[in-house]
Amino acid sequence: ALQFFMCHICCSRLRCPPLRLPPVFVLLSLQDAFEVLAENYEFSEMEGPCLAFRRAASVLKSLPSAVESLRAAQDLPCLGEHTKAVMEEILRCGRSFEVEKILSDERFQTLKLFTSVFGVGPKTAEKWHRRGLRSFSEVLAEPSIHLNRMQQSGFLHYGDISRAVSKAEARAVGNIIDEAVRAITPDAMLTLTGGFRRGKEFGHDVDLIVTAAEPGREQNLLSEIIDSLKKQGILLFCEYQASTFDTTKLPSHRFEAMDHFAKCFLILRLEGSRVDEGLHSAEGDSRNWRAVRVDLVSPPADHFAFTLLGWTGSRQFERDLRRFARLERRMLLDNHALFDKTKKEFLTATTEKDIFDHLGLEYIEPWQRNA
Ligand code: DCP
Ligand code: MG
Repeated sequence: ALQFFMCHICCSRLRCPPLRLPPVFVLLSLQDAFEVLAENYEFSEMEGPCLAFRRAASVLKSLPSAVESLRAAQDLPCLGEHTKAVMEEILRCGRSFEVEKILSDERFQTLKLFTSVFGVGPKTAEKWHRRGLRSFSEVLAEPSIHLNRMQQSGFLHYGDISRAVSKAEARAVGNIIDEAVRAITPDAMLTLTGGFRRGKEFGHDVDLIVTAAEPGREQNLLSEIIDSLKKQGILLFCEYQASTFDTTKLPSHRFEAMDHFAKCFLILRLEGSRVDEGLHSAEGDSRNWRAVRVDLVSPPADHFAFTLLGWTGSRQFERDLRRFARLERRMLLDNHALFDKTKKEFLTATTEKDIFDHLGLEYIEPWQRNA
């Protein structure tokens, strides 16, 4: 079996670099090996092989039990030559030299470290690495580096926001936003989405959709919620993006990672979540709050079902569903709408089930979308 470093505090796949904890050895699965390969290709901006390894990891995730023999691996769908070769090597020798080489590669380790900061993507990480920077302290001490507001907050709250958010914490965040929304208008509705809607116990953030029944009312909702959170003194960071949604620009033929609805990326102070600072904290004890990453999106009510389907994920599920719509049904699906290219018309939906019906698919429950 494969053996790699794993942080035993935060459960991240690789040792937790800023804490510099003594690494513990654990067994890593085929799936983890594929994730490492996918991430490495992502860092090199090679989308094709990156998606191939992501898909392969998803295929393994969907199986009722782990693949332990070459025979069991033979009939698996969606695996390319490279993926099969890695899988074979692991199943035969118990290790993959390619994966081990990546894991011990200094560039991979540094990009992994830098991209773990909120607001730092592969391009910025690569830029910092090319300038010879290898650690957070080197980045923070480099006078020529200008951190944007998001990155500054990312570093400031690094410890908290790199810790997993529990379901109970997600619920608590949902209640806070729900209360704020209710005080603004009884007409609005809040829906928990993302990984927690798929039944996950932990996530990296809390994803929520807020919408209003009255058309157009959703436009100011987010600003009003942000004001309310500010007044409560719990808004640690906010980046608001106004809506650029334009029905005349639909359908979008090129793939876009993000939709055009109004949204905000927040860091909230969640009271009552105990954090042990460890022996070296300034206070030397624990505090009774933690910072949590929260994403809010606010689509018009008649686009709610598409947004709900899109934000529920998983990313792989969304990718495959869109691909299915395009190739099997000649339809374009995104977070805004569903367009039938044969009939040259938009298909309306008030529920996710309506969308599955249009696609000629049986309804797939959120917990079955964890591909
Ligand atoms: N999403 C997407 N494409 C993106 C970003 C997001 O399709 N580029 C969708 C799918 C995700 C959902 O939005 O599942 C929420 O995004 P997250 O990054 O929060 O993903 P999860 O909630 O699934 O994961 P986690 O539990 O780590 O928060
Ligand atoms: Mg999420």
